[in-house]
Amino acid sequence: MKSMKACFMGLGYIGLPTAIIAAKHGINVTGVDVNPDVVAKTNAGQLHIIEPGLGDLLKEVVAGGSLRAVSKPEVCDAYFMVVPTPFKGNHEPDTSFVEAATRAVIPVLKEGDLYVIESTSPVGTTEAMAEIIYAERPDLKGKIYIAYCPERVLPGNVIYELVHNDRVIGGIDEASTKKAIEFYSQFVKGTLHPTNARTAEMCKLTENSSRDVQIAFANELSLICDRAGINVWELIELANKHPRVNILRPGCGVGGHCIAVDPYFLTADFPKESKLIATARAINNYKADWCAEKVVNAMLRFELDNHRKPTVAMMGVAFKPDIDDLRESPAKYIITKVMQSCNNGDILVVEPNVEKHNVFKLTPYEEAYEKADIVVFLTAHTPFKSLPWRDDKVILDFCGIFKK
Ligand code: SAJ
Repeated sequence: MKSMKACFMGLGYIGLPTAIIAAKHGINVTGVDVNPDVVAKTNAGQLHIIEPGLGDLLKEVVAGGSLRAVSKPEVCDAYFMVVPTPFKGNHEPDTSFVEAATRAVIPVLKEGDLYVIESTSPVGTTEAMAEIIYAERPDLKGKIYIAYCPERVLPGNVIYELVHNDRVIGGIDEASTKKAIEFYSQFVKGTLHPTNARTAEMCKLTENSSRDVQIAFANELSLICDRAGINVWELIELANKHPRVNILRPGCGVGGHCIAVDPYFLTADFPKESKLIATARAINNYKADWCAEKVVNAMLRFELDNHRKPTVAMMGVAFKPDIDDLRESPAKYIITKVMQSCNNGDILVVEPNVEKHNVFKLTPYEEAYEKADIVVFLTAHTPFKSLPWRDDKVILDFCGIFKK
């Protein structure tokens, strides 16, 4: 299989790293993206996403000729759909990018090819795409291999996890599962678990919904503890001393493109059966509004007590600790909401992992901490943990910096 040609449809946060790792393992890779800037940058060996260590690998595979970016798919032996699956206004999954990518490869598909969807998808998507392929190309029925294999990598640790994580691979038939396993075994050291396409699709949704539900439990505890006058961080630490309890961390909400999105793929298709999953989503969304309200109330109280408006430091904009990814960040949502409610008062926005932001003027974290009357910790970035506790400030610690 070493000389095979693989085509990755979508050079984003998952498609590009996977294409690079495949190319690094001797596969001849064509990367396709509809954005001409992404194509140009990739061919120039410039990484357009942020992922530690990946820039050097990209340069290496582009210079070695094993990865090339183009804007339209070319004839290959295997095709991978790695495009976004967002949700529509009513939280219904939007698979139009998967369908568009699929339709784009249909003309170049030939007998013996492998077609795989990696994008997080509602149950039944792989079968639906197979229908679309066969409707356009009845000559290929039973002659190509079609499978679903979800990505599971954690942003920030992608190079390691792409190779070492186990993967779940589900074909529309056994031959497809086997063919897809053969492909991934070229660069995956983790175990490749065979199943069918529907189970593999459901498995991805289950993993991220499970995490969302667990975070919602932690967030719910934080709300209860706030009312009960109990330190939630101490409480969770103590409860986790039980050998069969492992509670996650509360925060200012759940962000990113995965955990806060994928559960809706289940609630949209199985509304009656997914009450817990839907409630978890609602709790995690509510937590961000609750945090914003807490900040606004603290500002009003400060003004009443001190007869002047407070300076407020909003610490962290990224959607999780120690990354510079601000997409779908609850911290960003809270900062915007607070700014709107206080008519853009004296708010210092801090994000140590980003140099410049097009909306927020960023302040270095030590300076903001020093100047602020009210300090709001939104994202648990490591540098914040070395700041000293200050009794002279109002500190709203939503992410457990001080655990006080
Ligand atoms: N969060 C908490 N408390 C916690 C853990 C996380 O509030 O205890 C928050 C984070 O701050 C963040 C959000 O949840 O806002 C999501 O962060 P995350 O680290 O849980 O997950 P992602 O979105 O970076 O990556 C997840 C991973 N899935 C699981 O852990 C089950 C990753 O393996 C998937 O590949 C990825 O989603 C994806 O692409 O689906």
